[in-house]
Amino acid sequence: MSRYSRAKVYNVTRDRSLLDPAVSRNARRPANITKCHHTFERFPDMPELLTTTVADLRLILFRDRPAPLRMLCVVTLVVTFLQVSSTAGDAAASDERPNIVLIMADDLGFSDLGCYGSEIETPNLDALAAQGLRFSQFYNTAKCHSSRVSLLTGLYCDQAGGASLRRGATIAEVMSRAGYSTAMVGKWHLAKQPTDFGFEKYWGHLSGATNFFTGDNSFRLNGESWTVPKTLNGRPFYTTHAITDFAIEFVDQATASDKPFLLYMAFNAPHYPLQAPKKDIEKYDGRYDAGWDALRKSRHQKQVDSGLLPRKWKLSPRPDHIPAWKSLTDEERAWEADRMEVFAAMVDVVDQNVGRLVKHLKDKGVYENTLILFCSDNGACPFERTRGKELKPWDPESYWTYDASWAHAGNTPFRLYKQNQHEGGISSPMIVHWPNGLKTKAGSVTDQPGHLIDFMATFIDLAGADYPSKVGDRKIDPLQGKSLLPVFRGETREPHEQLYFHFSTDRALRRGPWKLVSAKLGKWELYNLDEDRTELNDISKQHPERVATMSAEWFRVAKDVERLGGRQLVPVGDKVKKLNFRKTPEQPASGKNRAKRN
Ligand SMILES: [Ca+2]
Repeated sequence: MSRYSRAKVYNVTRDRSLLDPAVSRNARRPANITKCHHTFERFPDMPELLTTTVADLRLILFRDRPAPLRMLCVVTLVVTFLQVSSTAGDAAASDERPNIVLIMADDLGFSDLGCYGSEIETPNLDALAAQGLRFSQFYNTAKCHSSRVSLLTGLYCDQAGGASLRRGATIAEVMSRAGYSTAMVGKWHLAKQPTDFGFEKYWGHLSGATNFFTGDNSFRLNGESWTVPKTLNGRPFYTTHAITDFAIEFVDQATASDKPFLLYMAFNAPHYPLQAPKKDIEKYDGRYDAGWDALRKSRHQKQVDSGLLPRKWKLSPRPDHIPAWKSLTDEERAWEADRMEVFAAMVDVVDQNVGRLVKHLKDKGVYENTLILFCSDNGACPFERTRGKELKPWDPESYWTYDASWAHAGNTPFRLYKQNQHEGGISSPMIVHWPNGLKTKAGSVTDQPGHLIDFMATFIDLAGADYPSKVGDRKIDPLQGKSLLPVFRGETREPHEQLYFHFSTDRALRRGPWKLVSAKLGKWELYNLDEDRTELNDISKQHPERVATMSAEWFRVAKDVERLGGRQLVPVGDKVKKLNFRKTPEQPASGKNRAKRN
């Protein structure tokens, strides 16, 4: 019997309600029935416990009883035995397993947190990093829905069946079977809803993006439609605040039971539309007047000075599709600075809400044994989709985005963006905080690569859970990810043999320091990330055999593991594609303010 199973049995026997009703209803509860509970507590091992209990109950119930009552007692014993043993199998316990709070931000670039180089004020996340561990090479999948699939299932997106999850088990399904309570708040963006995939509690929106002030019609509370109110808990509705309000409510419900809990908190911020409360935006007034060229330099300097990244990785230059800040007119600069102020405010508000949750975990006395993880689903977003730039960003009718210019700064020091499999698209900040379990030096940085697919394996490791081959009628694919626990213990883990990346016509494969990557079916580029993580020196011409081998391996995984076909498997071209992500925003306002799915 494992340590965790013993813990479960021990706890079950402390719950007198499991025994008392049956015994008292059927056999007029003897005055000294509590003796059996004390016996249970002395014998946390199941076989011993049951043997001793049966003996005790015989002593208590059979002494000087008439025959019919003795028969009743036998029935009572059998019922009690079945109740205890069945409850022991699936009830979970106030054991030593940690609670898990997995937080994912949306479209947050690698450099957008203070502890990753930013000037945006994120004191709560910085404090978690200062007491915890940061990853400098943690990967997502460069896009919203595919990252959610990998985070939930431990599989690559199409391997899991994409948004349908038809070949993947979720962390909620696996952890609830292992005795965790499970809850989710925030953006779902996949098929059906979280309560169909193992989450016992859910509040949030099923859509990929929503109006932060007025929401949309995809909001759900525990499986039921939920109408977005004008105010929530005494203040104007704002999605980032509301996500935390419900997270706190779910933590209260979870800590009322003896089970450890898994809480998945999926902020929609700072995904567009760029909308934030006025006072939070005003805090950043004038902060971006120096422009994106200066911002990238200062962020990179901070990354190097703080020891997050080595100096040998050079800051990627501004690409042709982004104008120099100094080439803009005063009017253009004012508009650009304004929209970055809103983005910064949205990140600031996420941080404030992480602080609220942390305080609540402390108030509940569960902070020390809660593993908190914070990451982002993809790199900063280059899509210009602004409608109505004359409206203020605290007006619910506004719909601003920023474009490739600020996104390039968000992904400092890397190249390219959300959707691309270059480092700018797939590199995520990743903060780990867990006072009771983390053995690394406070504030340290690991350069061991990790990936969203590793969460499932990590949680299985923490919970002593089993990875299923079937969930309902879904046949589950073998797990891709690897546990991060050795890294949390300060060890060097056996690395992934390779990491595979794919979104649409963007592709990559990483093996050790070697990375093969193609954007929009442009030719394969090859980089040695140990020397050149910012992907400035394409060495594919010097290593044709490595390109051929890694390319063949990418297609093998795409075909056999991901089950891609048709257009998804067309060969790459022979030239790097000329990319242009910058467009002029549409004006004036369309009048409609529908949040687009993305
Ligand atoms: Ca996203």
